[in-house]
Amino acid sequence: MPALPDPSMANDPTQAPPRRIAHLDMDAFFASVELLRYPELRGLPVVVGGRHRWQPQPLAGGGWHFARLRDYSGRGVVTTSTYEARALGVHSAMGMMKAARLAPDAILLPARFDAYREYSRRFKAAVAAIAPRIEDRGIDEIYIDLSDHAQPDSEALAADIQRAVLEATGLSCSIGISPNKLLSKLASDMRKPGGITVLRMHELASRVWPLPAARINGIGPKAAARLRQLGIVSIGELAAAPPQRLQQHFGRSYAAWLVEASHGRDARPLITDSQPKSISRETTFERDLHARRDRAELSAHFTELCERLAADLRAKDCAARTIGVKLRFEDFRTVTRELTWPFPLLAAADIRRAAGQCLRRVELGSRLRLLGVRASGLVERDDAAAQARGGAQLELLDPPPG
Ligand code: DCP
Ligand code: MG
Repeated sequence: MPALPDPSMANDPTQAPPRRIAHLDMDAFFASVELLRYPELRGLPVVVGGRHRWQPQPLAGGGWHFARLRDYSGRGVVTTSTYEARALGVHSAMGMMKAARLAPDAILLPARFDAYREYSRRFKAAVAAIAPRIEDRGIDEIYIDLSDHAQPDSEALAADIQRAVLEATGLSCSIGISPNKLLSKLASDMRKPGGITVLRMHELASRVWPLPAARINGIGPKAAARLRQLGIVSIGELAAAPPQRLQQHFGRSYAAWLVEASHGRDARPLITDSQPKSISRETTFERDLHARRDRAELSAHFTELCERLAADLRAKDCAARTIGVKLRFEDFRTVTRELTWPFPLLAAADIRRAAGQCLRRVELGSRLRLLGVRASGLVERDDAAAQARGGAQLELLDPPPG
């Protein structure tokens, strides 16, 4: 095993003042919401997934008849499960038939997304009442900037937030606190469920470096496999790897990010609802796709990304003047291109055309492992409405100089 580097190097004295960032993740979220509705299932293995036909049936004498996993047939996957089911080996994204072999007696419940959205809204509002600077990361997780909070004791503050979430929803969550988003995301996962983990920079070597590199948000299964081939499994081994060697295998920008991440450095600001700077959507393909041979498949992914991005913009009441694309090739080389238009864009079709113009400026020689679309130069939709008609004329215009 390579020698581990000196963790004191992780503190860069030229950096901005230290921040205090929390990551909050709800515990077994969908499954826990189901237990609020069916408290008699508490303590049992429960799996959420499958279609409406598995809905519990009311019994004549009161109570419910629940489907068991062994009754299941079909090709669905597990959405999530209670910790009791996970103890039997069940996990998210596992085929339901496989889960049924591991836990035939587990209770099966179909997902009720409306309920989860409602609880999501409630827990976020409860946190916002204590600490309003929040980045929404999806249905069950948020980042919270606690840098300016009056309570200096991070453990006590996290406990207050957990209590507020519990009172508002009846649900438990886990919280990680550290100087940045990357470390806090790792920390929130360290003591699930109901955990509070405060990570300090000087604990990097003792608490972060022993973890698998794959735990870092941004190191996917393929990058992890590639690292493994180089004999790099833990975050500490990644931190000790010669940067040159990483560059050879992952390209310059991804290698540089790997080095930063392994040293627990992450300067990304929180993107709060009040002032989003950009919105992006990206997808890593199941297998690397070729620009010509897999054209139809790529094109379908591309359209879907643009549609999702348009929906994100709509949800935030924004339009975007700048649309860009991001491509990562099979050799991990990453390329971005963006173009700024004279008017803000809203519609998925316009975003698709604008992103297509960016794509045309990239040499598509080798296979792609990732494709992303990004909207920036955001303006409020009211401002945009007056100019929206411009968007319809996009195809008639020459692309702006890039
Ligand atoms: N989810 C999903 N598809 C996945 C993963 C998750 O639909 N592939 C849903 C179900 C989860 C919710 O998103 O309940 C949150 O995802 P998490 O990864 O945070 O999983 P849980 O909250 O269920 O469990 P944990 O306690 O590990 O956070
Ligand atoms: Mg969760």
